Amino acid sequence: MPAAAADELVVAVSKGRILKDALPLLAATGIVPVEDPERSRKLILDTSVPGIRLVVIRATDVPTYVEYGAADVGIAGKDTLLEYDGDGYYEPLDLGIAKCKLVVAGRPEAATTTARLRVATKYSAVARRWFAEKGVQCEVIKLYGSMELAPLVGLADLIVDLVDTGNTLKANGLVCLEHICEVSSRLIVNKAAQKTKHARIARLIADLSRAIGAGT
Ligand code: PRT
Ligand code: MG
Repeated sequence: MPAAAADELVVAVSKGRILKDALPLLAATGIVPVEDPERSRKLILDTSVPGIRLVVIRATDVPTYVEYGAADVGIAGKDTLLEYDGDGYYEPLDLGIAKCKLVVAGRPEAATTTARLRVATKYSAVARRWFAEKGVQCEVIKLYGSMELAPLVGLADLIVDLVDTGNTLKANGLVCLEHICEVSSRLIVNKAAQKTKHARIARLIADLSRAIGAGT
């Protein structure tokens, strides 16, 4: 994708649940995609605002698009940002959407401090940092989904995963053992765009802040 033109704003949004929560917030600022992003096969969507376009991509790709300037701004979960290896963006606004928690979970009797723990997770960097800070040695096993299965089949002692209602853990006989952090989606901004498109981005941040304040 060519870098966004100077008078345009490209907004990258994770598909799935973040998109579902982000669309009403964007709509409250007057930005509405002209086609339904859940249904359209188009990867770049025009919106009701001339010059503002949406790209709907995988959650883990949002910080990459924004860091490299393929998108000027993005909406991504704090979990994804904590795991992302890079800091080539600003994070000016907590949008307060798609809230959940990052936790260490396992069987109720699982220990969290013994040596040589095996931890299965999609969040390997977060898990390594968490256990290193506690001084606990562990082996991190990278998974791409269904982390809850790992302790049930003996792949790992613990998992690091997102929890919302806790129903998924409960249904699998697992419990939350340690709370790592609260998660919500954040607006992130490309560092160069913050300067070259200052007015447009400042307006978007102000509009989104108002929409959040209004409880949209
Ligand atoms: O498909 P792809 O791999 O690209 O991404 P994805 O499937 O992870 O995307 P999606 O649509 O699930 O959105 C992920 C983002 O939504 C995360 O990065 C978070 O920022 C945010 N989010 C908020 C959540 C949840 N809440 C959540 N509950 N992401 C995942 N979950 C999972 C959780 O891991 C558990 O397995 O939902 C399951 C149900 O949770 P309970 O506790 O309500 O049962
Ligand atoms: Mg998915």
